[in-house]
Amino acid sequence: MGVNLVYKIVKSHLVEGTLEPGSEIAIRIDQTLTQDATGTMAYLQFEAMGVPRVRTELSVSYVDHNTLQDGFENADDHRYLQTVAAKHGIYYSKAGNGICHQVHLERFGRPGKTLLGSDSHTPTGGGIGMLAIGAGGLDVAVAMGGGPFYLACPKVVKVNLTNKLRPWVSAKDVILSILRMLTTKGNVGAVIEYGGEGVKTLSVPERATITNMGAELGVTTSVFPSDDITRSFLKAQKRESDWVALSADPDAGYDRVVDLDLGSIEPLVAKPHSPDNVATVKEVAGVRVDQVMVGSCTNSSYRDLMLVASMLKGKKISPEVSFGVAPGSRQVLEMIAGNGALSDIIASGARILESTCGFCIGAGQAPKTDAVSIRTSNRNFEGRSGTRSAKVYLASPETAVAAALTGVITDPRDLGLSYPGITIPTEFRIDDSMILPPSKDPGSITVYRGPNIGDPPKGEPLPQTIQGVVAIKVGDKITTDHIMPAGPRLKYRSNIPKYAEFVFEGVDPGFSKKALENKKAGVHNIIVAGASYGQGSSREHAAICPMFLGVKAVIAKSFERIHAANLVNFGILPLTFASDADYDSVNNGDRIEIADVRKALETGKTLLLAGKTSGKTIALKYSFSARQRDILLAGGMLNYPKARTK
Ligand code: MIC
Ligand code: SF4
Repeated sequence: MGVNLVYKIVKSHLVEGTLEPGSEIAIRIDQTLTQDATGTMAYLQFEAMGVPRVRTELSVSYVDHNTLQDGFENADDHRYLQTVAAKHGIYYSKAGNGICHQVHLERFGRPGKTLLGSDSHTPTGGGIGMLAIGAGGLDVAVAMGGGPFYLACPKVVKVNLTNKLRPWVSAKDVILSILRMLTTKGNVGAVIEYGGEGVKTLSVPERATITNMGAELGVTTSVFPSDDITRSFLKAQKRESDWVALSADPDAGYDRVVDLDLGSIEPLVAKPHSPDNVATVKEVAGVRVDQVMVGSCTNSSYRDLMLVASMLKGKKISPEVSFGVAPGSRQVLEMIAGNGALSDIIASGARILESTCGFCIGAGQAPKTDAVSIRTSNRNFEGRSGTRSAKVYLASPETAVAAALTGVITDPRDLGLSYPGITIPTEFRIDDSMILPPSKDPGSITVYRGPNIGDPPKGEPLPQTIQGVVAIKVGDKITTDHIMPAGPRLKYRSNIPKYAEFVFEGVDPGFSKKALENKKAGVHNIIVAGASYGQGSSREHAAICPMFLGVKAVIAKSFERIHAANLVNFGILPLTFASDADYDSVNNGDRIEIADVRKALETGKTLLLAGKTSGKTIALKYSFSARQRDILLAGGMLNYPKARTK
C-alpha cells in the first residue's frame, strides 16, 4: 500500500518511535513560531536551557496578540521579545506586522517542513503543505534548543473533497460543515489530510482557513497537498524556490475516509457557544445583529478582505451595527490600501482595526450586554469576546458582511448581488522591513527585562500520596479560556503569581484564593472535570498557574491533546475515570486521597481515589510514555533536563 501525505512528512522527520497510531513518536522540527502571549514564557524557558542560538532552520517571534498597551506591561514584554530574539537567532515580527499565522503563511511557510508553534492555530500552515502543530511554549522552547517534539503517532483521516463551492459559499463554510460532521469532541490523536478533485478548486488562503479551524476539531493538525496552486501562491510571494510538490501515493491507506461534496455546502454559522453548534444561515436568518467583526487568523487574508470590499462598495452598513475590520497582515492592509479597496470599506462605515488578534481574544471590541455578534474568527466560547452575556456566531466573510449591511443574520445569496470572484494576485506586495533579522553580533545585545517579567516557576517532585480536596468540579467542554481567561488579563502572561489570581475567574471567582490557602496549609488541590477538558488554546498558563496554586491532579472524562501535554510538562497528573459514571461520585469540596502515586506510575498499577468525604473508592486510568512518567515524577519538564535537548 502507498503512503499518505501525513506519514510521508512524519517519516522524513522521525527521530524516535515507530509509525503505529497511538504510540509515542518524536519528530524533528524545522521551524518554530511563537506569539507574544505565549512567547515570553517560551523564551524565558529557552534562556533557562542555556542554548546560545536556536538550532532550528527558522524561528520567528511574532507580536500580535496583545498590542493594546494599556499600561507598561505589554510594551515591556515586546521589548523583551525583541531583544531575546536578536540575541538568540530568532526573527522578530513587530507589533503591527500582522497575525502570526497569516504572516507565517505569506513569508515563511514551506511545503513538507515541520512547524511547531506556541499557538493552537499553527495548523494554518497546513494550507501550504506543512505539518504544522500547536503546542505549549515549553515544547516550542525545547524544539528551538534542537530537541524533537513528542506526540502520539496520529491516525490519518482523509477528507475527500469533490466538486466545487457554489457562489457565496466559502472556505469557512467548508470547515463549519466538517465541524458539524465530526464535532469538537473525540478527534484527539487524528490528523486530517485533504485530498480529492475538489482540492484544486481552493486557493492557498482558502485551504489555510480550513486547516486553521481544524484546531476546533481537536485534531493534531490538518494538511493539504502542495500543488501548482501552492506554487503560484509562493511565486506571488517571491518565494517560488521554497516550493516542492507533495501528495499522497495514489493507493495510500487511511484510518478513515470522509467524503465531502463541496457543491452541496450551504452558507453556515456556528451558533453560541461552540464552534460545532452549526446551523445553516437560513435557519437563523432574521436574528438582529449588534456587532460584526471581520478578521482573525481564520479569515483576514487578501482574498477575504477584497471580498468584503467588493460587497461593501458604494453601500452603507446598517446604523444598528458596529462593524470592525482587522486585516490579517501589513501585506494585506497595504495591498487593499494601494488598490482602493480599503476606501470602499472605510466609506461603508467600518471601523478599521489594527492587524492583530484583538477582538478575537477579547482584547478590545467587547460587545454590548446581551449583544449578538457575528465574527469571522474561530472560537465563540462563552465570555471570550469580553462580554459574558454576548452571543457570538461564527461565519464566513460573505455572511458577516450580509449581516453588517442588513442588521440581521442574512443568507448572502439573498442580497441579490453578483458574486465577486476574487483571484489571488500574481504578485503580492513584499516589504519585510517589520521583520527584524537576528543580530549578527549577539554578544552586544542586552536582553531587556521589565518589572512584569518573572522567572517561570518550577514544580515539585510528585508526592507519594496525593492528599487533598476537590477544589473545583466542572462539566464538559471546559476550555482554556475558562481555566485561564485572556482579554484584559492577557497582560499578566509573564507574571505567574499575578496571573494565577484569575484561574477559573469566570467559573468560580473564589477558586484562586481558596486553592492558594489549601496549598499553604499543605493540602493538595484536585480539579474534577467532564469530557474534553482543556479545549481550545495552547496556553500553557492553564497548567502553570494551577501548578503555582498547588494543583496536583486533574481527573476528567477526557482531555484535549495540547492541554494534556501541558499538564504533564508542568507536573500535574492528567487522570481519567475508569468509568465515566464515577464522575458523579466525586463532589466539589470532597476530601480525597490517592495513595502510592509514584509507585503506581513506576509499575503501571491502577490508581485508586479514596473519597474521605464520600466513603467511595474509584479507579483512575492514565496512559503515559516512559518519558512522560519521568517528567511527572520529577515535577515537570523544567526539573527534567534529559527531556529538553538532544
Ligand atoms: C487563542 O486563540 O485562544 C490564542 C490566544 O491564540 C491561544 C494562545 C494563547 O492563549 O496565547 C491559542 O489558540 O493557542
Ligand atoms: Fe489570534 Fe484569534 Fe488566531 Fe488565536 S485564534 S491566533 S487570538 S486571531
